[in-house]
Amino acid sequence: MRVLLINPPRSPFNAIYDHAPGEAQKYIHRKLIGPPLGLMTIATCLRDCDIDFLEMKGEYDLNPDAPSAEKMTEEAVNRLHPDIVGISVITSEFNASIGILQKVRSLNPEILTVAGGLHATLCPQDFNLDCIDLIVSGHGVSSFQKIIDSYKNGRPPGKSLFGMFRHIGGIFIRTVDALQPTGIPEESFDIGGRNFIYPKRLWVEKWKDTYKAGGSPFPSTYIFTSLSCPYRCSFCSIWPQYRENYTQRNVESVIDELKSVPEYPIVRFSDANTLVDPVFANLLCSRIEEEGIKKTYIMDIRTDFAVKYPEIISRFARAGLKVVISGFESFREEELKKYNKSQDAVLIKKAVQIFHSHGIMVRGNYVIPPDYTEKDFEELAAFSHANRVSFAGYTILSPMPGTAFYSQVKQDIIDTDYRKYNFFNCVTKTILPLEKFYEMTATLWLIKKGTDVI
Ligand code: B12
Repeated sequence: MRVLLINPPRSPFNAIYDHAPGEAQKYIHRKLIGPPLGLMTIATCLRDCDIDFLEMKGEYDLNPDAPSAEKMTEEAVNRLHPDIVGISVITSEFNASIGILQKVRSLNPEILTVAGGLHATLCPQDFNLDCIDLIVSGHGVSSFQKIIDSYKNGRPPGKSLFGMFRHIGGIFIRTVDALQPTGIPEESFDIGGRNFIYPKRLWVEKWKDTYKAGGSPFPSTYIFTSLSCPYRCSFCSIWPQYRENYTQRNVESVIDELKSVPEYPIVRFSDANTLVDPVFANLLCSRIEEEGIKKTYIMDIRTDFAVKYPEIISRFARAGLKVVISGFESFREEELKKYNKSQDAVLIKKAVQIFHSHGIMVRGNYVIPPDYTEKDFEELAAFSHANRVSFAGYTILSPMPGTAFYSQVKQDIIDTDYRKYNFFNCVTKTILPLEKFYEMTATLWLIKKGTDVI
């Protein structure tokens, strides 16, 4: 049994970048880096099968002129002869993922195709397509294990997919033209806790040198300390993805993982927010110190946490915290309320002071609502100037399918091309002419202290 796992390429659409003045372009992400943690986790837990990885983001970072995703797929399928192809899908990579699975289907209709990840979890109905056999919802680990077990001997002649897989909870099976749900997974799989799987990073060794942040010569890796988020920001996909179940990992398991990656001196914690519970935060810091783990850390931290617990920020700074990513979102209290951010804009200044006083670089991210006028842009620019941080991001408030915000503004969506759902393209009506809106958003990227990109 051979399983090929594919990380699809990024969407090439980035209208903010396209409208940016030359000097702003170098700060606007065309690419973000990091290994595909979800696929690595899935790969690590599979038993009795050969696994191959095709990390297309890594391939394009190694060689920007690499062949198209379809060509890469063709080459891999013809060389490896997989029985199953699995792909991890976020919204903006949906189209590319479907293109890849269509190619697989055209090359060999016997290959079982499986889609998983965030978009498959939130919008399974989008996958009711000929090239898809199974959709795995949620964590997927136990469901995927069972899929592999049930497919050990391939597809017996005359047996339907539904007949083969309907006993596996938590998936959707594509029958002739409909998706059949199989219900909730029958057992609880606590991936953040007792069932945590240490992702084997060997799967992505070939692409390791592309996982470098902010011009660092050293590779970085992702480690999560929690899954989901206890906050309920209306625009965010993370808490809906996890059906609101926030899980925090055991500190010792995080420490074990940190110790197991000596080849990665930089660790980017991939949590929605790494520091949420002060008890967990203090314990994690104490254990990092006790174990003498020397790494550079990048974390997402909310401004309210920093203001409430400045001593914890100070401790982490001593333990190696160098970069903090913080969702400022807006400088206006009423906008933050509208987003259900449960964080006050007035805290931005205080939090930035706390981070800077410990030599921590801040990446502050604002979201720009499509109804911003020139006056709104000017006011945001003035605020952002007065509260300058090392790196600032200005992306577009976007209705990601499956979020509360999507339901609120569905009627205003003017562009349904998923490739543009990556916060860098506007998909709802703007008040300003669209070109002007992009130019003004792009120009904001110049307001920051640092000269680097993170
Ligand atoms: C790490 C990360 C990345 C990494 C790596 C992703 C990769 N695959 O290469 C990088 C940096 C490349 C990345 C890029 C982007 N990201 Co990102 N990223 C994350 C982050 C921080 C963590 C994801 C993660 O590792 N989770 C932990 C793993 C274990 O979970 P998982 O991936 O969901 O996988 C589990 C299941 O879903 C399932 N599963 C997953 N795939 C598959 C496949 C199969 C076959 C099966 C069976 C199961 C399965 O099994 C896994 C184990 O349980 C999340 C935010 C968050 N905190 O969750 C955002 C997030 C996923 N990213 C997001 C976005 C939008 C992007 C970008 C498009 C833009 C941006 N501004 O960030 C860019 C991509 C384009 C570009 N220009 O580079 C959004 C997605 C929103 C959406 N609805 O699509 C998120 C949710 C952030 C947010 N707050 O909105 N990202």
